[in-house]
Amino acid sequence: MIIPTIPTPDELLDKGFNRAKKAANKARTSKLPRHKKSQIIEETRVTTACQVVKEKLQMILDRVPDIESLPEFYQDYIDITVGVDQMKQSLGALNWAYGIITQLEKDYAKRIRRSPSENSTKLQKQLYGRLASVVNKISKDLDFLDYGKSKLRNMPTINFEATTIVIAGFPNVGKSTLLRQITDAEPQVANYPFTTKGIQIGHLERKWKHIQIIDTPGLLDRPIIKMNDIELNAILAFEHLADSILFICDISETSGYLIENQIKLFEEINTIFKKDIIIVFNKIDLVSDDKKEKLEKYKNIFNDVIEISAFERTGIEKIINRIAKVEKNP
Ligand SMILES: Nc1nc2c(ncn2[C@@H]2O[C@H](COP(=O)(O)OP(=O)(O)O)[C@@H](O)[C@H]2O)c(=O)[nH]1
Ligand SMILES: [Mg+2]
Repeated sequence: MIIPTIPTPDELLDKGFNRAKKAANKARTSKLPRHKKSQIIEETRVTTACQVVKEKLQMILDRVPDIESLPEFYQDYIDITVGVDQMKQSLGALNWAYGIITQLEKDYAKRIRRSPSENSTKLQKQLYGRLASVVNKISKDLDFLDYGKSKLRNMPTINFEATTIVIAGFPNVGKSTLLRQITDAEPQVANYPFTTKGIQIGHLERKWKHIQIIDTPGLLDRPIIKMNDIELNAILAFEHLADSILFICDISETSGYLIENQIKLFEEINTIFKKDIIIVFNKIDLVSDDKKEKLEKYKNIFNDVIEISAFERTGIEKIINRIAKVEKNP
């Protein structure tokens, strides 16, 4: 999401007052009826200062997309990253300020026009004070939007037309290696809360079908039971997005995780994600013959296991064919 540059209250006011000063100077040098001169100058100052502040507020409001109109995944993303309610509240405050300033601008322009010349400057000063107070009232909101801007940069670019596969499995089981083997270009790396190095998104085309594959290191690679509510929400955003989960089990146990524990993680993920799950046994190149028997036992737990070596590129085509069969959720 692109949030424009957010000014501080002082920056906003400085800009308004500076432009108002220039406009007033210009008015001063132009031919004006003498008895109206100071009213016209101060009215110019008042309307210019208000206009400039309003323009900037409007620009921010226009450029921040309407959160409710965003796809669910982005709404979830904004919520776990900065909080949707706070975001809406801050935007609401800017809107409020815009309305009040419009009111003040009209009110003071009228008062200056209708009051004797000697009151013009006093009224203009009063307006400046009130304008400053309104802008300072939204100081926290501008702060928050600026924080949001920094937190929401490098959001994942999701293709919502594509069939989406989310990879899960303990660290070092071969998730990144597999992602690279089955997708075309370098994966996109994007920020995602609770992930150590962000998420990775790779793409592939199969029979005119666009498929995106997402790796979530730091999220779907550890026991879910131990997670707190926000972490769970971070996972649920993928529940909305995933059409299927690709669960990778390192059958060689060289990653340091026992197969039994990997199966436990699988079961947790299977409970949380009510989705199609593709089970992959990776690193078969590291399984010696005497251990093959043990492997058979585990294979029988599942209906359909794809055995691969991501490293040696064996079984990759089987995975791609299976992925191509995944139906997109309506
Ligand atoms: N021998 C072998 N090594 C693999 C295989 N797949 C991954 N690896 C290695 O396992 C390590 C961890 O792989 P990585 O893809 O980074 O795991 P991730 O943490 O799940 O993303 C790396 O050194 C890989 O080269 C495989 O099928 N066979
Ligand atoms: Mg990895």
